[in-house]
Amino acid sequence: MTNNKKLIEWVKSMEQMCKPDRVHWCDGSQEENDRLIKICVENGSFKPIPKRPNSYWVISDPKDVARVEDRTFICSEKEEDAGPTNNWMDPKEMKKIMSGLYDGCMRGRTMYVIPYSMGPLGSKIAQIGIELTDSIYVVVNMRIMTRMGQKVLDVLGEDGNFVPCLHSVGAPLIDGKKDVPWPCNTNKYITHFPEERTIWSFGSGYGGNALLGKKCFSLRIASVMARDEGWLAEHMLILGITPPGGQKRYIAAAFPSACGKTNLAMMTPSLPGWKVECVGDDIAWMKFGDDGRLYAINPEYGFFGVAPGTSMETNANAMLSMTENSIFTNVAFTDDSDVWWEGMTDEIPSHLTDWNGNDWTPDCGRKAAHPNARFTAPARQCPVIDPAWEDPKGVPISAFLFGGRRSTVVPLVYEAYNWNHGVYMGSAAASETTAAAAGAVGKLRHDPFAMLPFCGYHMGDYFAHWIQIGRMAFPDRLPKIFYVNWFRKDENGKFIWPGYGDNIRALKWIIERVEETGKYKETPIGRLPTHDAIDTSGLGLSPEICHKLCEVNKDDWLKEVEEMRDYYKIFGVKLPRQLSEELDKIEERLKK
Ligand code: SAT
Ligand code: MN
Repeated sequence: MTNNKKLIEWVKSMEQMCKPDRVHWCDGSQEENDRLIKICVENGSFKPIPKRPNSYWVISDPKDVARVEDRTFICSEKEEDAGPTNNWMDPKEMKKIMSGLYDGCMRGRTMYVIPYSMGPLGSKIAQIGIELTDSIYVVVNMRIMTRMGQKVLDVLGEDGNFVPCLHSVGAPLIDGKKDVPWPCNTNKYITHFPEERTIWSFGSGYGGNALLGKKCFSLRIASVMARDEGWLAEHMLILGITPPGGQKRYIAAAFPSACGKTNLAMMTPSLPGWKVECVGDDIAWMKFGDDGRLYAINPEYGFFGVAPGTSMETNANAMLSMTENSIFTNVAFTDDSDVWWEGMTDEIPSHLTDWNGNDWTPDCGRKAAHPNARFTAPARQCPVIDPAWEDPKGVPISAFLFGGRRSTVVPLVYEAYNWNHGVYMGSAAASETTAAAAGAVGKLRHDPFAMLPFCGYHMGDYFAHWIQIGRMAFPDRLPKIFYVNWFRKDENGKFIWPGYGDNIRALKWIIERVEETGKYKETPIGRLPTHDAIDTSGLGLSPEICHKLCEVNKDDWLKEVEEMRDYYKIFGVKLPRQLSEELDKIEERLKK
């Protein structure tokens, strides 16, 4: 129930366009959730997982399995405001095309109205969105991923503001057409209107294409709001680290999709006495507090994590988060009624139903789970969820980390000399690609700030915004900035760093640097740990490997500099001069 005029009118006009048979306003109650799930179980699109109370197995259309970046558009008034890293179309033209597609697209279906809050209800950093969708899968996932329902309408009030988000799978039920388990359309559009702060999505039911509070709102639209209002909306996990007997610090870290953010966010540290607690695993919204420090909230309410590779060894806390009230998409189903995916157990089941619903045996030559298969689980179920994760004030950030998958060149960890150098490091982030987005796997792509597919405006202006943030506070109040790489390999393609819980060893040095005690050497690319500064006790790493992890190869790095200079060209005059100056300084130091 709401008396927000703008909302009522918007819903009415979208209803006139999409022509659903019914409109249902979601109250977010358990009873409503149970009723919706019952519909999906009865029509066969959800299968209960008896071993996990209130949890369901869902498989998608095999052609609707990941974000579709080539169908994602930033429809700013001016093309130059979308920049070289986004697809652009004129907003009027896009609205015309999509209005045609939306016309009658919900016939035979129900339009669900999902009021949701990104961030703790009523937090000054939080924002409200309203998603309209014809997918029950979206409703029940949004109930895990966001704070959703009547309580949001109560906070919105009569004249509160919200981001309108329209979503349709684009599969009307007309002329007696029978529904399918995963309706979608081959014609997909994920579109954003930054000036209007509106999202229109059509044709896909999967992840970030359809759960519009996540990448579409929390990153693409929120990054525009943050630019205009002097804050940060980032593709970052947030975690708290407490050293033995020491002071707790919070850090935020940006890595591209499927580079282990969820694993890092809730890791089990291998060093005795160290504690890691999770505030969020994907997105951070940050504003300056009265003390001049940056405070971060996790706008989300759940995890939408990659399942394959997740196990009690690699991420026990994720495994323990999904024991109930969870949804599993595109994983495999076992003969004894549980879910399974590659890497979950050492022992491989002798028979499964795979993510296409087909019989699967270990020798069949196919993966049982799709590489981008996901679990949706409530964040509160995480055993190491931070006590402050719902604090409306947010948590104060002491360090930013950037990184990606780099099998060569980039050392385990290094520190920026100052804020602008750190912004340079964020802009230089690059990674070998994964399955989180449709496209080739394993190629190096630049992914500045891990925001490449998520920045809602010109990336050059985004860099300038980061430089500007550095001017908004005293330097000693700003987080220190680091670059990390857990993915270094040897000549035989074997990882040389153990990763996972052992990443605490790099985090330990980072905390020591925050406290100005960590030992470092100055190198052309930044401050690197001295040979004895990383605690590698008990790892049994050879001295050569330790050396390799913390080396700066001048020839390799001169090539990186050349490559960066080349990459920077795409930003044209929008590239802040501070960043080309940082690049010059690195080159000078390398040539010294
Ligand atoms: O599909 S999502 O965008 O939600 C997941 C990801 O790519 O990180
Ligand atoms: Mn992500």
